[in-house]
Amino acid sequence: MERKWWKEAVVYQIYPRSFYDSNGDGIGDLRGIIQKLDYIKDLGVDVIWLCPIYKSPNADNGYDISDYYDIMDEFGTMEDFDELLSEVHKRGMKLIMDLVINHTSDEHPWFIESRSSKDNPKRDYYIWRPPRDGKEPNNWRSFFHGSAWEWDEKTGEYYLHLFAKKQPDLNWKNPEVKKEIFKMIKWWLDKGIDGFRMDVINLIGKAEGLPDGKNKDNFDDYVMAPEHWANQPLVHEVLHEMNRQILSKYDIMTVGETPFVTPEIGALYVNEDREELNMIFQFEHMDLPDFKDSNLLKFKKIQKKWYEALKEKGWNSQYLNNHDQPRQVSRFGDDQNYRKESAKLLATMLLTLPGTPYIYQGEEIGMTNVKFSSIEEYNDIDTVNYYHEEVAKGRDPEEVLKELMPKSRDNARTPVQWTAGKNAGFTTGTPWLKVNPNYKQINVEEAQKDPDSVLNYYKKLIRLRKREENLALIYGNYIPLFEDHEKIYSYIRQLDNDRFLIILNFSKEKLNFTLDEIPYKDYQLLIANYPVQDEKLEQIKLRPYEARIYRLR
Ligand code: TEU
Ligand code: CA
Repeated sequence: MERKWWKEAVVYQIYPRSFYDSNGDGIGDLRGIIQKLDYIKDLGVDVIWLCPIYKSPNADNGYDISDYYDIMDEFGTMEDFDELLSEVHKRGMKLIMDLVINHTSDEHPWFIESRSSKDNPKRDYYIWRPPRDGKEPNNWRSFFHGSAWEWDEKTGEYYLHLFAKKQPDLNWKNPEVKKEIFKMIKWWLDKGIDGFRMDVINLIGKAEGLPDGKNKDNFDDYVMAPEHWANQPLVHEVLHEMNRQILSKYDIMTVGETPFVTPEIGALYVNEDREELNMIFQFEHMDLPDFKDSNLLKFKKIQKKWYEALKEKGWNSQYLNNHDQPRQVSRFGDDQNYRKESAKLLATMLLTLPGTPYIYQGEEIGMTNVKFSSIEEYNDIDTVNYYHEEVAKGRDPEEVLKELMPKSRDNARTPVQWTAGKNAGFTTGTPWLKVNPNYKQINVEEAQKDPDSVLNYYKKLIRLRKREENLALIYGNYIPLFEDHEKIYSYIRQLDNDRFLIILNFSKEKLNFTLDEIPYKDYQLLIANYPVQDEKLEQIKLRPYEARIYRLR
């Protein structure tokens, strides 16, 4: 595969609201990020992905944009942004922005015009339909629960919103919409940013006639209908055009967020010959609640399928959590007795599987899920809507709270734990979302002092991955071993004569590892998450959540 900086990069995702507050209003901001750039650089990161910072009424924390050309008041000004970008570049890093173009805020001037009358020139910027039998135009359910249609009294029609009702979907069939959005994309690239993470980009096309969804699963009246709103031909048309007209003219990277893709569909987005995107985030492993037993087997199968489907055609990406998902150490590791060990194990895997790795803020110190004691402490619209919907059905509120606790998106959104001081050093004011009470033990300051910390392990691992002699960890083939083992995940990355062996014990048990499938003359232990006295590869007694990387000769 052709060498590219974005294939060799390690990406660090920032959720600005929760990263670092520079002015004591309890909300993270751009100047806060500037103050922490040396920390990010020191981690060894190459690229920062910034979640949305555009002007927004914050119905969905910035994923509802009311002005694409301005910065959210709470985050700062365009001057702050320009300074951030230049400070990132000064440190030899790159910055990519979130691009949210499936929908806008209902407070975007386009939508305000669109809803003002049926013959407004912007009416067709969004998707409006008259009622069907006095009800919604179809049975689509929104991601944030309830119907995907909102009734508009004034003009007597419904508008479509796949997410919150304050996030109306743009009508990508309208050439004017495309023209406006393309103009905006170019404007940001001309500013010098280094690429985009494209929010639910594979949902921008909707099936002709907006037919009813077929899924008759656990939902009552409305159903998720990805067969009609995901991966439609229009998505590929738009992306190809965007790529040819704009993206290909800049030295940038693109990663599409694409729920509901199979490896076959995924390959269509990233196949280099098709000129659409560099990478996508697929969601198959996000259906797994943990990596226990058969779920680890499922995860291995997902990795293998994606590797095979993209091999030699396009590039992959790797992530285990983000701002929409629980913390990876709580979900896939053990955040109680083996928090450090399992956080390091997950890092070892993330940074050695085929594809560009994405680290989510706080992951590098092993931050965990949070347990809030009442729904009032939650902020996430998905969590809050779900709670009220279930309670309205007559379910026991306590039970609903218990169910959403391990899943809530707020698990990932509690403020970054910088110190053991007040509010974990995130703010001098009152944080917009409560700090996880475990900040006294888990925080950056503590991790920097402890040579054995998760943070220091990430640093070592990233540096290891970056060494030219270890290029096989990036471009090497992926050769899975022990494919049916329910507790050990092991694979080789091989490029020409360079081979790396990765061994991961995904259990609390002590396990024996013997390698007889693969011939080798010699070997060298490169990194491990436990002290290793006996480096011998012939017969390893793996400790709980033990992880090792060997170079084989
Ligand atoms: O997420 C879209 C998505 O498919 C999911 O992760 C979804 O948010 C989740 O299943 C619902 O809980 C993107 C953004 O990452 C997310 O933060 C936004 O809320 C959403 O799009 C709408 O812009
Ligand atoms: Ca602030």
